[in-house]
Amino acid sequence: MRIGLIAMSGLRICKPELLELGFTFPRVQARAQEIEALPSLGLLTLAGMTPEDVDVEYLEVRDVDEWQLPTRFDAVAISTLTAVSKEAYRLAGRFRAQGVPVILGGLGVTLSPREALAHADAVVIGEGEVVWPEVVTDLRRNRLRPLYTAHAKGPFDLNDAPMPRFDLLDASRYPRLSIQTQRGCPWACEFCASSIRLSPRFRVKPVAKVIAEVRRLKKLFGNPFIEFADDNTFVNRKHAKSLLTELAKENVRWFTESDLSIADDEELLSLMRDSGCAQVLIGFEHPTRAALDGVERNANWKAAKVGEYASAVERIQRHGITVNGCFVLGLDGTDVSGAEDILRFVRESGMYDVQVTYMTAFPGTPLWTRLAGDGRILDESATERCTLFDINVRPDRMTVSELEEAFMGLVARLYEEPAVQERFRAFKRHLSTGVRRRRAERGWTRHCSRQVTEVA
Ligand code: B12
Repeated sequence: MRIGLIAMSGLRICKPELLELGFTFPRVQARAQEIEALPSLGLLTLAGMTPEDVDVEYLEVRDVDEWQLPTRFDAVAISTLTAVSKEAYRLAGRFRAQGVPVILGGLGVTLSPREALAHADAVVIGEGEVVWPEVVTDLRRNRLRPLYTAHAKGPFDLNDAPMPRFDLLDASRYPRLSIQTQRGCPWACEFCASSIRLSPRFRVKPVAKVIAEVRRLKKLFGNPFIEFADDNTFVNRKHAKSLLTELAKENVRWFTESDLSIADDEELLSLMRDSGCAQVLIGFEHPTRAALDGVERNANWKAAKVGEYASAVERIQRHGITVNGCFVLGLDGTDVSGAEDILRFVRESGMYDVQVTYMTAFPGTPLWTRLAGDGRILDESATERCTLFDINVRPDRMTVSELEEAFMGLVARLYEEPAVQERFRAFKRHLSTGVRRRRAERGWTRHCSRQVTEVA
C-alpha cells in the first residue's frame, strides 16, 4: 500500500493590493520566501508512525498537477489549515473521482468538521497521532470510517512522539525546518486558532526526543535553521532550561514563539542566547491596555503585562536575541488610531522585527462564536479569508474600509527601508558589550539567507 501525504504549501492572501504592496518591500519578500518553504510537520509526524510495510510519499501541493493527478497512490492524506480548506476539498474531490480514498486532517477540518465530511472518505479531528494507526488499519481493510475524533482518546502523550520522517524531504528545497518541543499554551486568547484547538492540555516533549530530532535534521540537512513549531516554548521553565542546556551543545541557530514572561528570567535568556536562539516571536497584540482588556480569558494576562512591554523588549534583545513582535489591527475597542499606537510602540521599543495582522475570527474559536452571535462575521462561508491578512469581521469602532486603509498605511510605514534599518540599529544599541563580542566571535553578525533573523 502506498499513501500520498499532501501538504497545502505556501502562503495565502486574498487581497492582491496587499500582496503587491508587500512585495515592494525586500524585507517582507525575503521573509515570506524563507518561511513559506517550511514543510508540514504534521504530515511528517504521521509518516513517522506509519507501519513500515506501508509506503509513504510526501508532496507539496504545488508539485501536484491537479489536472494530471499522480496515479501511484492507494490513498491520499491531506493536511488543512482553515484558509486552504476549500482548496483541499477541491483536490480531494479530484482524487476521489479517480477512486482514490482521501483522508483529511489538520486544524482546518478540526475547526470545521461538519463541512469537511462532505469532501473526504475520512476526516480526522484533533491530534493525528491518537488515531492514525487506526486509520491506516481501517484503510487496509477497506473500512474507513467517515470520522475519527482524537479528542475522545487524547491528549497525545508526547513521551510517545514518533521521529518525524524528515528523510522524505528533498534536502535542497528546505533551508528551514521545524521541530515541536511542546503543545498547547496556558493562556486562552479569544482569537487563538492554534494547537490549543487540537487539544487544550499543555504538554512538553522529552528533551532527549527533541535533541534526537535536532541531530536527525543536522545529519540530513547539514546545518539547517530550525523553527520550533510551538505555541509558547518556555512555559515549563524546568523543561525549557534543560532543553536549552542540551541544545547549546548542538551548535544550531533557531527561532521560536513565546510569551513575554521570558524577559523576567535572566538565566533563561542567557541559556537561549548560548544555545543559538536568533529570534523570538511574541504576540503583543496591541500596545494599549484598552485594546488588550479581555483578550486573554484566563487571567487577562496580556492586559496586565502591557506596562512592561517596552522594557521587556530591551531585556530580551540585550542578549542578542531579536524580538519579532506580532500586533493585531482591528481589535475590539480600537479605532484607526490603533495603527498609530502600534507604529509608535514599535519605534519606541526598538524591536528588531514586526508582524501585523487583522483581527481574524477562525471558525471554532471563542471569538468566532461571539462575533457570529453579534452578526459581525462578514461572510461565514468565506473561510479562504482566514489568512490573517484579509478582513473577515466587522470592527466595532471603524468601518471595514477605514480598517483596510489604516492597515495598508501601517504596513507601508513599518516595512519601508528606513524604518527597517532603524529597527536594525535599535537592536544593535540594545546589545550588551559582552554579547556584541560573542556574536562577532561566532560569526552571527552577518546576514545569511538561511537566517533571515540575523542582523543585516
Ligand atoms: C509552521 C507553520 C506554517 C508553515 C507550514 C504550514 C504547514 N503546512 O504545516 C507555513 C509558513 C507554510 C504556514 C503557512 C500558513 N499558516 Co501557519 N503556522 C505554522 C505554525 C507556526 C506551526 C504549525 C505546526 O507545524 N504545528 C505542529 C504540527 C505537528 O501540528 P499540525 O500541523 O497541526 O498537525 C497535527 C494535527 O493538526 C494533525 N494533522 C495535521 N495534518 C493532518 C493530516 C491528516 C490526514 C491527519 C490524519 C492529521 C493531520 O496531526 C498532527 C499531529 O498531531 C502555526 C502556529 C503554531 N504555533 O502552531 C501556524 C498556523 C498553523 N498558521 C496559520 C495560518 C493562518 C497560516 C497561513 C494561512 C498564513 C498565510 N496568510 O499564508 C498559511 C497557510 C498555509 C497553507 N498553505 O496551508 C494559523 C492557522 C489557523 C487555522 N486554524 O487555520 C496558525 C495556527 C498560526 C496562527 N497565528 O493562528 N504556517
